[in-house]
Amino acid sequence: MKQAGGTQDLFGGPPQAPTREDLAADALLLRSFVMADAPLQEAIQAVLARSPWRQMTTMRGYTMSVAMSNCGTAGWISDRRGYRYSTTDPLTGQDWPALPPVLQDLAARAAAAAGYARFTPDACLLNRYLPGTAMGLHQDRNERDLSQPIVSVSLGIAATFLFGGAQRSDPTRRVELAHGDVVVWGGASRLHFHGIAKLKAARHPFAGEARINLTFRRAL
Ligand code: MD6
Ligand code: FE
Repeated sequence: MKQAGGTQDLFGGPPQAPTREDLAADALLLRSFVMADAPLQEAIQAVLARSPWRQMTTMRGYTMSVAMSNCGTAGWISDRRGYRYSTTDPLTGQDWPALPPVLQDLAARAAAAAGYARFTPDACLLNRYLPGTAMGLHQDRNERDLSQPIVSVSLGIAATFLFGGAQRSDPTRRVELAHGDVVVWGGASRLHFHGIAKLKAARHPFAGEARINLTFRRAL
């Protein structure tokens, strides 16, 4: 990821200082919020060892281009019966892996930075985007308590986040999300339509040619 005016491209460090930016009402972008990659890589690999990446099916029978997994008490799933949370992984028949403490801590610190003092997620959805994959405009509305925020962590190669309004037909804003950026989203824009534009090919040390997004929610 190019860092305008920074020394990172020339010398390979130091990391960018974190910054905050309002994306929309009650949607806060914390750029460069992630501090250390290795503990996150290890936690993600441990989750995937038990609940591997898989491409889910939509109600209409289409295969989603984004591969997914989950950790925590509840996992987000999609199949011919629709979208919902499930406490078991349909692929393995087992519980989802527990939420690793390092991920729990990252989510809680980001939520606190956005003013949510006691965010205790019970679900973490992992999304893997490869070049050419995208996520269509959607609303996140399967969670029981819509007063709870969503904490969304972007890792690996960059993507363009599409951020719309309350109606699908509302205009969308495009926001570049880079490795280490975190969005904390709740309140007034909690049900706004959003998606990810088709990923461009790139490489990043975190996950090679992929973008990994973690979204933490209070689902149940
Ligand atoms: C993604 N994110 O960034 C997809 N949803 O890969 C989402 O769909 C999302 O980032 C709700 C809140 C924050 C998000
Ligand atoms: Fe979403």
